[in-house]
Amino acid sequence: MKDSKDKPENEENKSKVSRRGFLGASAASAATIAGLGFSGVMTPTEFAEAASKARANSHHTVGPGELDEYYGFWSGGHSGEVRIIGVPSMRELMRIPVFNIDSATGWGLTNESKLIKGDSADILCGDAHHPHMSMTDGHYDGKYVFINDKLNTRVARIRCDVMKTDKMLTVPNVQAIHGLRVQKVPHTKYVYCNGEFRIPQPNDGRDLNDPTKYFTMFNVIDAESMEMAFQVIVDGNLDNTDADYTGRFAASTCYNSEEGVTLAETMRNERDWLVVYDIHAIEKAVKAGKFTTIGDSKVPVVDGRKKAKSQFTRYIPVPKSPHGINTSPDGKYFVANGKLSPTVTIIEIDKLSALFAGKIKERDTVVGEPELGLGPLHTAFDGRGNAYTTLFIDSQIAKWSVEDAIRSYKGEKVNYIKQKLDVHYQPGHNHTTMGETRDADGKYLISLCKFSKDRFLSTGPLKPENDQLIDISGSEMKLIHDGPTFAEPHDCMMVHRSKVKPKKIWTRDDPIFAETVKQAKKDGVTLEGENKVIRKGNKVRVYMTSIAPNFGMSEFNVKLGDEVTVIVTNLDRVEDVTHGFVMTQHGVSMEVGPQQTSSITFKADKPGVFWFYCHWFCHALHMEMRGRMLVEKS
Ligand code: CUK
Ligand code: CUA
Repeated sequence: MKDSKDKPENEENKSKVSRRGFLGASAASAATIAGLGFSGVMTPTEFAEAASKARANSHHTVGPGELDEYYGFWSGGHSGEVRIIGVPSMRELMRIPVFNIDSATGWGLTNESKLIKGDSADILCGDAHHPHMSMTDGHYDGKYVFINDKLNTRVARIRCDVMKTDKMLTVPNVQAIHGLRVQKVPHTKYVYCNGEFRIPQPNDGRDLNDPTKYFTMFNVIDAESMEMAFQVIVDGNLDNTDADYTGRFAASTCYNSEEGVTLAETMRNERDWLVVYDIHAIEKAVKAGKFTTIGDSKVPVVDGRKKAKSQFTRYIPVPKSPHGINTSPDGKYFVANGKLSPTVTIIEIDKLSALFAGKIKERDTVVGEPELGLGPLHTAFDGRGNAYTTLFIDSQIAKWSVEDAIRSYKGEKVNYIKQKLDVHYQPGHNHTTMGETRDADGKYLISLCKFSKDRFLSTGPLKPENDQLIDISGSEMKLIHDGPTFAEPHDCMMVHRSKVKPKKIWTRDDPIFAETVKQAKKDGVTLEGENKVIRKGNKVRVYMTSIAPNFGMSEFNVKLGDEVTVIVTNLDRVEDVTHGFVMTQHGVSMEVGPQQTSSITFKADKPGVFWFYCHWFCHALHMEMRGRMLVEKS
């Protein structure tokens, strides 16, 4: 927003309203706006923005019709989706189906979504944990959100201009992709993700119980093509991951340094590791052809195990089964969270080159190990030198000073803990606004609590999780909102709204339905106007348009046993006029947004009359937007 003082006098026009005019209507906000340094005249848009900002700052409430300051991208856990939450209102704005199937939009049912899901098109569930946005030079760039599916070892990409999943990849040779982050600098060329479970390699039934054949890998995906770039064999099981702000290093928390196969064996050691990867060294080796492959897969694999003594990895011992790993927004530190130890370990990133050069030992990179409380899982930062760590067992967030923790480690007597706040209950991830980028602004913190217990009306044996919003802008953390959510946000990120620029309607050349458009061309059909049935053997393609409140076709005939594909192109250009196409008794449902083409294929396996209709309320005559499919007994 521009201060109106900066604008030349002659820009004054009728649409400008004096700030004084609004004072009566909203004195409190206007007073705060005055405090923010606005003066003179503003356009109504400027005023509305300022008012919503002021209200967000002063009361954390976002009134009806006002916009949130942040887009929150929430993982849906084993619901398999991503949710967009407005922050600070905590209103759910949208759900983006990813690894699940979706009745409203037809995700998982339409041909376009099946093509995107590719080799996993027939898998209908997933376990989404870590949504992270692409970056340029350590700032969110608003292009993509990446998310993992632990359950089926997949990674998906969401395009933020349309807020739809546009790519999906099953990561080969590993099992259970868990931790996921992006390369922050110079830009998100790579998506980093951890294979968590160790499996026999090759996993073809040969060596079910031979521990020497088990390993897992760190996986690097090309963010633009969404194809595998390379994989790194590691010791232990990989949990979470994060990247640095130079582009050279990434790191994963790693448990099971025992290399056990059974669960009990994996928890014996007092220390596990933070594995650090030298991405540049690995890239160089891959470029030089110094890699192997596994089975039929062509993905370059390098060996980063300890026994390989490579330049690809270093294993920094940290206390017991570390879980979260978080990079401080000043780029100085990795913080590994102890989980089974009450401590977190601070590693100075500047020391890593010396470690890789063999000039210092692994533990020499550790500059702090503050004791915070029981069950530290994840840490977030406010950009003012404070860190916030979730304590799962204590049901608290510990706020602590990073520099004080480092001084204490050197032997100074200093209390690095600033505050502990009760949360309700058992927090997993937490996140600050913009906190995983250079732009950490220290306004809000989210605590994703795994249990809600008594916080809400009982919903029976299954209770919601509780996402709590905490104001961290002052010197103390203040709990300001309880937000029930369904299973199960593991992680989230909060992006200032200025970073995200969604489209209002689809463009006709969108790659998401490009294949469908190509097929129409082959069929000689102009999607933007023609309504036509094309038959090839028992394959029937029904092309129709939609424009509120009509389909371009009120009926079509097929024969019993035909494979029917219905292709609908929505000719409406009006923002928010979404149509749908559903066919009774056939499990057929899909969204058709303005200017979008969607298609779905099903079998006409019953003779008779079947009504199709638009299920997206679009017009006063929405109920009349329907037609008949006549299935003839051949
Ligand atoms: S994990 Cu769930 S609380 Cu999958 Cu990032 Cu830590
Ligand atoms: Cu079109 Cu409802």
